[in-house]
Amino acid sequence: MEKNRIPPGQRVTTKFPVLHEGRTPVFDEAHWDFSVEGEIENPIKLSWKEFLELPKVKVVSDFHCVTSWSRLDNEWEGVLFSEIARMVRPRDTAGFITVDCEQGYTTSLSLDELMDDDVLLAYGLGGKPLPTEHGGPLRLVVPKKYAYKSAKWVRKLVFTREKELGFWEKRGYSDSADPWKEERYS
Ligand SMILES: Nc1nc2c(c(=O)[nH]1)N[C@H]1C(S)=C(S)[C@@H](COP(=O)(O)O)O[C@H]1N2
Ligand SMILES: [Mo]
Repeated sequence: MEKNRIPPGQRVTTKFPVLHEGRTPVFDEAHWDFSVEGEIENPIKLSWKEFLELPKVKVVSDFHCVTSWSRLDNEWEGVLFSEIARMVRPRDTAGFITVDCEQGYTTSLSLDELMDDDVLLAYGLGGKPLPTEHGGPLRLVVPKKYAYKSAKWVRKLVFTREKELGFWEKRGYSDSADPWKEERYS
């Protein structure tokens, strides 16, 4: 095991724990859409089929949950956040993005953080469709942050001027959430 890949206080698991608030939502393709709005020039709303037509990439990355498990070398497939940003054309006033999910879960990040080349909206894992319990059909993956920023069942991105704290971030978890600095609590 390469030690320098494990942030302080974390332990590697080869299992993939399922962790979330509430129930696992059922994917109903006919009623599913993905929208982007707020401080952007070109708001979009895409069907599942349209989302799958966007340019796709594969990104291998590690996943660190704040409860101290880490899972290495996850092979995600999906659309880079930067690709979405290119399509919607953020205004100068856009500093942050609130990620809205099924059942009211939210998180938020700065535009800079999301523009990293390892941040994607993923619909595949390990060469297969992303399992529902792991956020399928579509989840955000932000490897450089604790996994509560990697929101499952994403439906909407809202570009904002000010930061809006997310579900866990309002409940005492760190908003900066850097595993390498052990930023677990605020
Ligand atoms: N919609 C939603 N996304 C979520 C959560 C949640 O409760 N709801 N929990 C987060 C937390 S704390 C973790 S550790 C990861 C777990 O992802 P996994 O179940 O695929 O392992 O999902 C994150 N994304
Ligand atoms: Mo977590």
